[in-house]
Formats: sequence, C-alpha cells, structure tokens
Amino acid sequence: MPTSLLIVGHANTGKTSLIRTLIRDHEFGDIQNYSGTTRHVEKISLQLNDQPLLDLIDTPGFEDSIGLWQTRQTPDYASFSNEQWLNQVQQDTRLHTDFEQEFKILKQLSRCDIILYVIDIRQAPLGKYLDELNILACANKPIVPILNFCNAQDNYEQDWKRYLAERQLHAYVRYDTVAFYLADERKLYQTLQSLLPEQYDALQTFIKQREHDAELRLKNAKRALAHTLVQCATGQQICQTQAPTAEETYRFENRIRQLEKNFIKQCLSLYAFREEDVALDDLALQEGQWQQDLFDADTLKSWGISTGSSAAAGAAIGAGIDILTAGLSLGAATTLGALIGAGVQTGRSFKTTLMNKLRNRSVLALKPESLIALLWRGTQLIEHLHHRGHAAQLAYQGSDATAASKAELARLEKLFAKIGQRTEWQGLPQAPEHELISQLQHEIAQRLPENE
Ligand SMILES: Nc1nc2c(ncn2[C@@H]2O[C@H](COP(=O)(O)OP(=O)(O)OP(=O)(O)O)[C@@H](O)[C@H]2O)c(=O)[nH]1
Ligand SMILES: [Mg+2]
Repeated sequence: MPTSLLIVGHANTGKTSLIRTLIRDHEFGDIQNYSGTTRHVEKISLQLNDQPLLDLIDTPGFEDSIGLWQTRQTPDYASFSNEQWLNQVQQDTRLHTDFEQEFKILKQLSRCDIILYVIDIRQAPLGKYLDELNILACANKPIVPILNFCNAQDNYEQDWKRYLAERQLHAYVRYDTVAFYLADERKLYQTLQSLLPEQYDALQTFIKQREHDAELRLKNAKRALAHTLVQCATGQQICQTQAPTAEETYRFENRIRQLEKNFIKQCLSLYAFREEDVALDDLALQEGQWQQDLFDADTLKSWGISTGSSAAAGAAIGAGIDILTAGLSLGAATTLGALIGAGVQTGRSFKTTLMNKLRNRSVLALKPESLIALLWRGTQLIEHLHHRGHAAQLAYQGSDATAASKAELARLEKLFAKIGQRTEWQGLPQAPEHELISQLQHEIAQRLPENE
C-alpha cells in the first residue's frame, strides 16, 4: 500500500506547485497567483519500480480556519475529544456552506498517513494559520511543515520556526517550488523516512533513484552541448563565390541557429519541460564572426599554414603542394578535397586545380568568439533547467552573467580554433573520443555545478 501524503495549507501557499515539482510534471492541477484555484481533491502517485510508493493528495486551501475552529469551542462539541469533533463537525449540514472547502480537507484527514502543511513564509504566522494547525492536530497524524517560498528575500522563516518549535514541530522542510534543489527534496524524503520506519528502505531506494536520474539528466545535457559545439565548430560551408552571397550567409547562420535550437529541444525533453518554458533570443551572429576568405592569414593558420600576410598566403599555397598537405590536419585536407570536388590527392594537377578553385571560393566557418557565446548560453540553460521547478511559470529568457577571465577566453579561443580544424567530425552522431573533446567537456563541466 502506498503511503498517503495529504498536502494542505492556506489558500495560495503553493500546494499544487509542490506536487508539480515533486512529480516533475507541469500538467498536474491548476496553478494561479490567487486564492481558491484548487477546488477539488486530486491524487497522483510517485512510483518506485512501477509501483505507487507515495500518494500525493492535493486539496483546496483553508479559507476560514478561524470560523471552523470556533465551532470546536461551542457547547455542542465541548465534551468531544478532538478526533470526535473532527468527525462530527463534518456531519453538521448547517455548516456545509460556510466551510465547503475546509470539509473537503477534513474528509481526507482521517484517510491519510502524513500531513504536509505548506506555509508561505512571506506571511507572518498569524491567527488564521495557527488555527489551521489546531484543526490539523485534531487528526493525530504526523505533520511535516513545508516552509515554501524559501528563496523570497523578505520572509518570516525565523518566526515560523519558533512558532512551529513551540508546537513540537521540529522536522520542517525548506522548499521553493520554483527554484528547485535536489537537497531540499532529499530532506523531505528523509523526514518521511524518520516517520515511516517500515518504508525506510523503499524510500532510500527512491532517493537514490531520484539522485541518479538527476545526475543522468545533467550528464546527458552536458554531452548534448559538447556535441552541438563540435557540430557548430566543424560545420564549414563552402561558398561558390569569392565572397559569400547573402543567401549562403543566411543558410549558414540558419544552420548554426538550428543546431542550437535542437540542443534546447533535447534539454527540454531531458528535463521534461515544454517549449514555452524557454524563450531565448536567436544567437546574435554578425558579419565578421565567421571566416570568409580562404587566403585570410588566420584561416590558413588554422589549417596549419603559417604565413605573414594574405598575399604571402596565396604565394604559400602556390609555392607547392607539399607545404599545403604537410601542414594540414586531416579535417582541413578533407575540406580542400571537397572544394575541388575530389578526394585528397597529391601531384601537380591537384595543385593547379586547387589554386584555380581556391581563388574563386570562400568558406564560412564559425569563429571561436561565437562558439564561446554558444558555450555560455548552453551552460546557462542547463543550469537553469537543472534548478527549474515544474511549478515555475515564467519562461527562461537567458542570462547576461558571463564572467570570464582573459586567460579563460584565450584558452577557449585556442580550443575552438583547434576543434574547428577537425572537419572530419562534422555529421558524427556524437562527439568522438579525443583529447580536444575531453578538454571541451572539462570546460563545460567547469561552468556547471555538481549535481545538487
Ligand atoms: N516564487 C515562488 N512562487 C511560488 C512558489 N510556490 C508557489 N508559487 C506561486 O504561488 C502561486 C500559487 O501557487 P499554487 O500552487 O496555485 O498554490 P495553491 O496553494 O495550490 O493555491 P490554491 O489551490 O488556490 O489553494 C502561483 O503563482 C505559483 O507560481 C515558490 O516556492 N516560489
Ligand atoms: Mg492548488
């Protein structure tokens, strides 16, 4: 039998949000920034090995706990025990209209195993909340207070803790359903473990599984980013003219943006979010962020041909096929082969053909600066999704915080320049095993915190 957790609290404290975050599903229930959103009791289960382990029961919020608790003091119920009052008051048809929502909660109280009392700690512990706890205590069930909105700057956390301690409620859990932390969730399940000794092992397995799932999501997201960066870095586009046409440039830019969009889609799917949860502007690509001239000294340098000037570069190419092929990585040689529409060959005819072809061609390739921007955008997105609760309602629009040292920038530029030469990695289904890829993975990992 699954353990049944009754999620209760004042209206609008985040009860439905808590359930969405725990089940990692934004479809559950309805969430609004006003009271009285949930009007009916609704149940959903957290599973372990395809079996329900914990039933989460959402309830409408308390609206008039003060009025309801006053009935406890009336002569009708004076001689009753708390539990008797709880059962009898629900039968009183005169009260049904006044306490319609409260009675839905009371009905569940006798059926549940543990009560999770959700508190909006931006509110001080006032009388109405205290009466909610008085009412809940009548059920003689364990109560776990959830201090929700714990990331809100102005809050009454200390007051609530003091007040809860006075009621012997020491095992509270801090939470924020919008900014999610695995450690908060773990604390919740550990608290349940202490209350449910017979479920200890199952809950332990469940905690481990949640941690493992989170680790896997992070690992796969990092891997997808590395793959995307490699595809962006190595995706050179050969143009039919000396300077790329507007159409060729558009096609190139579009391809890069599409690669980033695919990465975002992969992450959304990994973290079970919807497309509307992320609203990132298109990557800004301005002219000059890619290399256009084959005789550009930098372009040739990145292909392993060292020259003093563009003119010298042209001369260097003309100087002999040996210089060209000797200095080239396999990737660059493949690109040259593709340029002349043939495989990589040697010999005089190749040199002549190559010279003629190169003079009338250009190559579009993303520059390291743009790849660094892609790396930052990617790691920021992963970090956001890793900590995004499924109750969050605002779309992620990116972040500007990209503090990087000069040394880091130089290191990344160098790394991307090297990866860019590996055009043989273009189109591979995943980044290959290689020292450069390990370095890239290390750079990504450095910008992302450990799984927490
Ligand atoms: N920033 C922040 N917002 C939250 C948090 N929890 C809930 N909210 C917001 O608070 C509002 C109310 O959340 P709900 O989950 O609908 O609250 P509820 O307790 O189920 O409300 P009722 O069903 O009306 O009783 C929504 O706008 C949520 O986005 C939180 O931890 N942090
Ligand atoms: Mg609700």
